[in-house]
Amino acid sequence: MPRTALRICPLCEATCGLTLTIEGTRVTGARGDGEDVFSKGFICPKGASFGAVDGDPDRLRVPLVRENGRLREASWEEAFGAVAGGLRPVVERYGPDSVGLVLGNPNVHTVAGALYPPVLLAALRTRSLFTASTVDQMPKHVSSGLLFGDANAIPVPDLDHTDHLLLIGANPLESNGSLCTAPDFPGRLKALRARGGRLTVVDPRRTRTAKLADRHVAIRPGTDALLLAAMAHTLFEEYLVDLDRLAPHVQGVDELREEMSDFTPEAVAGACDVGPDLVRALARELAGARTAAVYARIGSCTVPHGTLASWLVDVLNILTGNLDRPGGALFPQAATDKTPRPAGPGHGFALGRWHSRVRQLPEAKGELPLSALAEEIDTATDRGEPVRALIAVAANPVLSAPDGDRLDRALDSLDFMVSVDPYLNETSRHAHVVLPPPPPSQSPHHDFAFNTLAVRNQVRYSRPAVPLEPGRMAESEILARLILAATGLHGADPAGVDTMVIEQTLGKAVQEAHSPVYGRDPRDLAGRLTGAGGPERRLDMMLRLGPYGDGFGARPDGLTLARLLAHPHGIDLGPLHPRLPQPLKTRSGRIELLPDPIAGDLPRLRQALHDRPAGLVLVGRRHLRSNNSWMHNVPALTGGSNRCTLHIHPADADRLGVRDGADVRVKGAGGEVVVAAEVTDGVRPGVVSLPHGWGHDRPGTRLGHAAASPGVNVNQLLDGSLLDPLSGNAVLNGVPVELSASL
Ligand SMILES: Nc1nc2c(c(=O)[nH]1)N[C@H]1C(S)=C(S)[C@@H](COP(=O)(O)OP(=O)(O)OC[C@H]3O[C@@H](n4cnc5c(=O)[nH]c(N)nc54)[C@H](O)[C@@H]3O)O[C@H]1N2
Ligand SMILES: Nc1nc2c(c(=O)[nH]1)N[C@H]1C(S)=C(S)[C@@H](COP(=O)(O)OP(=O)(O)OC[C@H]3O[C@@H](n4cnc5c(=O)[nH]c(N)nc54)[C@H](O)[C@@H]3O)O[C@H]1N2
Ligand code: SF4
Ligand SMILES: [Mo]
Repeated sequence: MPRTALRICPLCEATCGLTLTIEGTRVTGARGDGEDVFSKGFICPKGASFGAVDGDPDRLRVPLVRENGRLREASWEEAFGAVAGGLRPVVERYGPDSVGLVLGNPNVHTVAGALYPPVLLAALRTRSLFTASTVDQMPKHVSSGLLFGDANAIPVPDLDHTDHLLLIGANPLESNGSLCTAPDFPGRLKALRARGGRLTVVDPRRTRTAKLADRHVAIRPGTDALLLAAMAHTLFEEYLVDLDRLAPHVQGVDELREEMSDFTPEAVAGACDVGPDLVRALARELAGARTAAVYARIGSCTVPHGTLASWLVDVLNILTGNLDRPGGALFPQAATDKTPRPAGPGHGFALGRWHSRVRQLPEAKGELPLSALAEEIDTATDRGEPVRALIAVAANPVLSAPDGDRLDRALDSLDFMVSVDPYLNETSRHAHVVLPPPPPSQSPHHDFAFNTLAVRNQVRYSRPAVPLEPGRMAESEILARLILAATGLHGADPAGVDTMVIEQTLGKAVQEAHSPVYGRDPRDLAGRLTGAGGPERRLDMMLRLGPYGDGFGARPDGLTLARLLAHPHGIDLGPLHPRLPQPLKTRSGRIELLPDPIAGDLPRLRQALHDRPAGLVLVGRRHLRSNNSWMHNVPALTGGSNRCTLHIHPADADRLGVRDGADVRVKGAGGEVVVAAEVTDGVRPGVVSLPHGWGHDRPGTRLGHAAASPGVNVNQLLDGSLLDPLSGNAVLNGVPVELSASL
């Protein structure tokens, strides 16, 4: 008899609640959970294919270990023995930084990925940390770090209440939203329009989101920081700046006005290809709306001025008084956030505390640019040891980072590599050991990261919908054992990792005067934790210490894991509400509107006023039925319009003799690819678009379906040299390319 089970969807940031149909141990269906407190029944085609994603026959079931150059199936014991034997000698001989850690995007979609990589990093004591953040949102972290003193304090547009949304470089109708967790983002945008609100979309492509908008501004790629600076200029020039209740919490307004003086609408018009009247209109509409929010994503981050653009987004929210007010952009408060400390000055945010070995690139948020991974492995310098061993957890940088061919060779040269990954793919094929996590149906789920970015405060938890298959190991246990193997404790009880974290966390909490457990006995508190295992006990601890928690009895009606388990569709914690000044952790205790590193980067933006690309520039795109590099192996999610083609405007196609459907050769600084053209006026003239995550034609992978229509790796066009200097984020959009008809 089929049964049903609830499961939060892990396939994108929208975190929809699903009702799975399960026959035996197989997921045979998925529909939206109408009673989910947040998603209320919404589901997209990816969620509906949960069963196919979960049951993909190419998923690895048992560990692989390399022997005589070939990967063969092995027991878990053998696999962890090989990890310990491979990593320890490298650490002991060359020191901690010779072990690199690469963390990919799916870590923010798993319980294990939230709870164990920080412990692994601390235990390894390596500075060689590379994550998907530096091909994604690192500019936003840096801008938040500088403005608010906390890299994770990211304001989220109040989608359900705003009167005006200026949406930049994002396409939530395909991506379902990012750094703004909102199940049914499309429905929420339609509701915004239906209640008389205004939607403006800035995107070089006429996307599905742009088609929904009142106004679509087809900006030239890479120039959003200029447009936003000119909008800030206009607000000052026309006396439209109104900080309202933010005023006591903000410093640097006069200095900012001064810095914006060169960025007149006339000065930016040529570079942005947006007329001065339109720039002024955008600023006036923003200031004139009862409430408004500026929201920007990938297209604003993965560009040469990513940090400045991210900063200007919040500058505009601040100058119009829309930060931290309902209908504007607010700071969510998640159930597993740390106990809020009293408002007041903090430690601030530092950049460049150390540098990469080869190019001397500054760290940001403790990370080095993913674009520098290949050189940190393959280039010797007299400034220390190269990376000789690598731990990759849920990461496929051969496809997601610049110059995959070079990285491919670099990975091949490592002394040792271990991948925690369900697939044998372009990256994990280089590993000496592959440790496969179970599929999502056999894993628990809680959105540690996305609840801190959600448009409504709420909390939900799913236990595994299907018991672990015999021979499977939970990803939390895989990562706990990996921590032990990497630190010379191979063979110790993995539960000890959770016990240690719990002891440390509670030990600290009882010493904090603002904590609900101040002065209590940490051992007594640990004894009160409930849960079926280490990860659940840690979740219970975080919930109980958190802003809505029971404080281990201090607030008897507060949250605990037990209470959450009694609410399988989740618990609603209310709309976002103003929180300032509490979230501020700057040294001044205020919002620092013009931080030094930003002021230091503005001359580079001034230079860009004069830039005009000589030829075509490349941008990316996402398809609703895709997810980065790892969902092309599911037949139900491929085909139709989800294809790796080069979108090109008819005028450019005509000029270059490119025919619809014919192959074109695309050349960039890092290499070239040959791909079919799709002539469409969905991209603006001067711009071509290729999706990322394709290029499944390398040998030694096990991706049967994806390999049949592999597509090309757009990131081969990049050589990794183009970065946003403050964040180290890769420039993936607005990249110069040359085109020729392929013969
Ligand atoms: N040109 C271009 N490049 C881009 C982008 C772009 O827009 N344009 N986007 C960038 C962005 S935003 C991102 S986030 C990165 C993503 O870059 P990555 O994180 O490197 O790539 P993903 O394809 O998300 O998945 C990484 C790996 O996770 C594995 N995986 C899936 N589920 C699980 C799981 O439950 N556990 C574990 N351990 N592994 C799992 C997959 O098999 C895959 O190998 O790509 C970036 N690259
Ligand atoms: N279906 C699907 N959903 C996903 C993913 C996926 O791969 N597929 N990936 C997930 C991940 S990891 C992330 S980070 C999010 C990303 O979420 P989004 O940021 O919404 O992602 P995109 O759909 O790539 O939208 C970026 C838009 O920026 C535009 N753009 C490019 N360059 C510029 C520019 O210089 N200026 C401006 N203004 N616009 C520009 C592009 O044309 C594109 O339409 O999506 C997540 N959701
Ligand atoms: S929108 Fe995202 S979270 Fe919701 S069903 Fe689709 S893939 Fe899953
Ligand atoms: Mo991402």
